[in-house]
Order: sequence, then C-alpha cells, then structure tokens
Amino acid sequence: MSINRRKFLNRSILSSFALSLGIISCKDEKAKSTDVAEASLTNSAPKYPITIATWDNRGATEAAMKELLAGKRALDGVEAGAKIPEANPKDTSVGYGGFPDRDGNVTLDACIMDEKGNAGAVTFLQGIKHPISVARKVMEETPHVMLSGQGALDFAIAQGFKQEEMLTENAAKAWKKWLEKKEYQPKVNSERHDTIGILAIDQKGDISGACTTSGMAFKMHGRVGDSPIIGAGMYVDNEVGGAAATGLGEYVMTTLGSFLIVELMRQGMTPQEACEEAVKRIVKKYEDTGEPFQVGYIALNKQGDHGAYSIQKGFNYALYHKENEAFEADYFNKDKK
Ligand code: SD4
Repeated sequence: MSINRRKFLNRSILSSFALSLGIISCKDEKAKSTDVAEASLTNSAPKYPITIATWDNRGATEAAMKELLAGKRALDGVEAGAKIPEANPKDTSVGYGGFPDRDGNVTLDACIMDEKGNAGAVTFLQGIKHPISVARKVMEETPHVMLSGQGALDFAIAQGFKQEEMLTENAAKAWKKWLEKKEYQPKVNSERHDTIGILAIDQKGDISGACTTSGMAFKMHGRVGDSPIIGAGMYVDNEVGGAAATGLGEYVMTTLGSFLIVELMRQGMTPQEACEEAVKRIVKKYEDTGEPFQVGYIALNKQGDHGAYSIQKGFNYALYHKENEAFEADYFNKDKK
C-alpha cells in the first residue's frame, strides 16, 4: 500500500467518522440542505429557465441560456452549451484540443437525453469536432441509443459532419512529454478535469442533459469512460430532474452515479443531499483501491433547485438562472489540504 493511498484511506475514514459524529461541517451541510428543501416547498415560483454545468463553463451556460430565452427546448440549450468547450482548443478534456490516449489518438465520448426519455450517445469517436451533435443525431435519426468507433464516424460523415484533425499542437506536446515517463495517474485536480456535463430546464419546465469529453488523458486506446453512458455520466427524468458527472469515470460507471442521484431525488432528497450520497457511496466502496481520485456531481430538480458535491476540493460549476455565475462545490475530504 503506497503512502498516498494510506493517507487517503485515513483521511476518508477520519472524514466519515467525523461526519457521522457531526464534528466537521455536518451542521452547516444540514442547514444548507434544509434551506434548499424548504425553499422548494415554500417557494412555488418556478426557478427556470435555468442551466447548470460542471466546472466553470460559463461560456456554455451562456450559450444554453440564449437558446432557453429564445423559447427553444432544453435539448437545444444543452447541445449549444456542450458545443462551446468542444470547439475550444484550450479545453484539454473535451473535443478539439482534448488530450489524446497513450497512442496519440483523440477519442471522444458524448451523450444527450431529452425530456421524453429519448437518448443518444457516441463513444470512441475520432475526427469530429462536435460529438454531442452526432449523439443528438443518433437519438433522432436512428433506432439506436449508442454508436461507437468507426460506425459512429461513418454515421457522422453520412450525416454531413466534417472530418477534422482533433489533436492540437499543445495536446501533441503534452502527449510527447507524457511518453517520456509513460505513467498513467489520473490526477486529483493538479490538472483540471474539464469534462462538461450540462443540464437545463426550459421555459416550459422540461429538462434535458448533455455530457461530452475526450476522457482521461493518456488512457488506454479503446477506453471509454462514464460520460457517454446514460445513467452514469448524465441522466435526466422529466418527472424528477437530472444529474451529471465529472472525474474518474470508472467509479461513476460502476455506481451509475447520475441515475442514482435522480432516483435519490425521486425518493425525496434535495439535489444537494443526493449528490452527497452518491459521492459517499463511491468513497465507501472504493476508498482502498488506489491513489486519491476526484469525482464531482451536479444535479437539478424540476423546481430548479440545484446541488453540487465532489470527493476532493477544487470542483466548481457554472449556474445561470438570473445571472451567469460560477461557484465552488462543497466536497467530502474536508481535512485534505
Ligand atoms: C472520463 N469522466 O472519461 C471522464 C473524465 C472527466 O474531465 O470527467 N474529465 O472518465
């Protein structure tokens, strides 16, 4: 067992213990959750249109809100939002400019889901700048939910998408540097994850969600993460709300985090409480599996109340209701510097 792993274990155990005794910020947390719950009970004024995205993706929430204010569907909003980081070469976790796998290939994963429960996804897609739009086409133009690899690429081209080089100079440089040591270590936050999961409620009160990523930097060739998996990287249910994930996908996939959060909200939890429970499940199940890792969740219920929570410090999110703002999320490992 490595020192780091032991430290993480100790911290996690101490944190859980302290939380269960109410020693650290449990009181504050409860107060916050109660406020949210009471607000949703007493304030029947709809808090939508609204949109929330993982990380400080205010460009994305801006683009989404533009669609919502124009009276478009939440689906149009989340697609427009997801396209912003997809096209940004500086965003090294999404679309164009995303860091490649260990063989130098940028492989992209995305999914989208609407208020009727329709869903579309692409995995291991190469050479297409907007996988989220291909995912939407899969949803709208095929009898399937998910297309992968060459099949997804053939479909995209048939739908009129342009094939382009996704590996930027900056990403190629980072890959060549990585090749010097070839160490695969999914970092906590030293290198930010920027995968975008975005949720929106439109003027009619309908919810949709989208999630798009280039996955973990320097992953094995062929690896697919949580982001394109409906229920893992993102999930919406128009009766309840939605959730989306970022971080180390392997643990989001094996706990079906976004679906779990929606189901916890269905059972009465606030979005904040549901995000916290989903994070705690991962910590409890996988705390002894290796180096410290990060997972962060956002959630939105149908009243427009939101929640966000992560394992480690450093996760933030963008929220646009009346104003477009970014917030630091609360997190589990409070005693970690
Ligand atoms: C994945 N969840 O492929 C993604 C990675 C991520 O910001 O969130 N990066 O596992």
